[in-house]
Amino acid sequence: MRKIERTLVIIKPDAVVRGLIGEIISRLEKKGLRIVGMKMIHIDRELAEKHYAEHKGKPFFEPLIDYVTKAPSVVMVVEGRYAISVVRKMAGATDPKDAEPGTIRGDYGLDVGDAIYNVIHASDSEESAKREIELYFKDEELHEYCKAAEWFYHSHWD
Ligand code: DGI
Repeated sequence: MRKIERTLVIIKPDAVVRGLIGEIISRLEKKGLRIVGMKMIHIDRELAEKHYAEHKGKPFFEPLIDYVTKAPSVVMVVEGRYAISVVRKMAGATDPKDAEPGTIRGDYGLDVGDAIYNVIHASDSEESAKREIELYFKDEELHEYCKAAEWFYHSHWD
């Protein structure tokens, strides 16, 4: 079955300052996912509060907002077959101490300070993916293209 989905991925400030941008992008590309939008932005407080609105009022809300606004992030829209659940699995558990080795958080995260510094964000459902993509990207910032190997699979699957 080919269910092509788009998901929002953020390489969070801890990963940017640690020089992990390339590692993370590389993992997504090697999996066969397609990056259809990408930019580096310094997320401001207003945007961070919109993104994490569901957590407003929780004890970790302020540290979380401080964390994601502390340095630039790389924000991406990633597309592929079942991209939402696939990227969630690749990201691993929310707290990097619980994330399995082989996942991004499991391999690259551990430290917690005021917040849980967990390297990456990935949308958790179709509804959040739609909302989050609209929050960070305009339609014209998203692209359509074929990856070079697609002829190989699609001649058999379509
Ligand atoms: O989708 P996730 O990033 O895995 O997790 P989420 O959407 O439930 O929460 C968003 C972020 O908020 C998460 O990456 C880290 C932070 N967070 C969530 N639950 C807790 C938390 N931070 C602390 N300190 N304690 C929590 O229980």
